[in-house]
Amino acid sequence: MKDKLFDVASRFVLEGKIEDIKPLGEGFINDTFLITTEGEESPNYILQRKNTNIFKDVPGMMGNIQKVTAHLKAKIKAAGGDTSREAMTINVTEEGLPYFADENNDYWTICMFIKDNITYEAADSPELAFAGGKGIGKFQAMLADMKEPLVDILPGFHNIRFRFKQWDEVLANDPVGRKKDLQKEIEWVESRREEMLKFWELVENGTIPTRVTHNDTKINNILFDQDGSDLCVIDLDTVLNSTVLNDYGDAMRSYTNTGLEDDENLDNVSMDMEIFTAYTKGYLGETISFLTEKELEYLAFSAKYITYEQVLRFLMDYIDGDNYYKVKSPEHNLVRTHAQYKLLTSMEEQFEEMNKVVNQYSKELS
Ligand code: GN1
Ligand code: MG
Repeated sequence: MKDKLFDVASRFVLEGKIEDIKPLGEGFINDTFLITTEGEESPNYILQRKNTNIFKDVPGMMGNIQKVTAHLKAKIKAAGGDTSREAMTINVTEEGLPYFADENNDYWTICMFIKDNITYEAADSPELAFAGGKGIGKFQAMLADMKEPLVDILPGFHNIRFRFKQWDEVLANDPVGRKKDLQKEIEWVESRREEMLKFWELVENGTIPTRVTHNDTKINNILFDQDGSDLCVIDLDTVLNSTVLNDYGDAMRSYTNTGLEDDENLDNVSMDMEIFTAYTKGYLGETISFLTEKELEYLAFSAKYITYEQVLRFLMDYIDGDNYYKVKSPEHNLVRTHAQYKLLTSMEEQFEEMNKVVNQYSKELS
């Protein structure tokens, strides 16, 4: 494996002599490695083997990421920021391509490792949540005037109508016979089908606008700086044209959870209102100038929407025999389903309060 990794890395134009390449983190989708180089001066890099089961068009995806990072860097430069730390830098091969496709049709990519960053798996303080909200808010604000369309490399990604299509097929096939023990869980999904479709209709008919969005804003997809401020939004694989509500909603699903995404102890799981408030304040401070009334009206709802979607996706993958998410045990996707459902019900209980917070900051900050 090491030889393979060194061979792949050698196809890219990198500074410095490679010292080592080691696995990094525990992504659910891609395989990620850290490339260290000799000496202090040359940078380190992140190498990834993209999951082509999910990303069927890696050239399209990397083209999107190049467009988005170029737009971000121009904005950061104009504002006098540090373009090498505040946006991702994509490295190219000797041929100038942002990916290398090997003989097995595996797709590899490299980006610069951003020095002295801090990442978190949980938002353990309101200050951190505020910084995270600011980070995603700034990201969206910088991309708000990007007119060039992105390639839709993940059709239907946060589109619940599309998810129901997949869901209905998987349930009809029941390929590993798991459906019979899941009446209760299936009902969790079915009982909210209409409510979720009604919201998505507003995106489909343009009542809620489509913009450049990240679509995977959980807390470990943003880097923080040494002083606790937001530094750089990473994992741009899912940048798409969709609604900004996906990003706010997914962040709320991740930041406000008092437990783990796959917590076995459901007593640990609930929505933390203090974290919700801090993130919302940070986020609206950066976005209030361009968000429409309809977007604001559905902001709190989007937290429920994305959490619901995640319940559906984890349960659907479990019924399908675990083909999408990496799992650590046979029941992992079911454990995830239960934990996300607990979070959803906690949001439902606090929904009125969530709306009040959004309304309060919408007024205060505009
Ligand atoms: C995946 O790649 P990662 O781990 O950041 C997934 C998200 C899910 C998330 C659940 C392309 O994100 O949509 O919300 O897991 N990404 C893709 O934690 O499906
Ligand atoms: Mg990630």
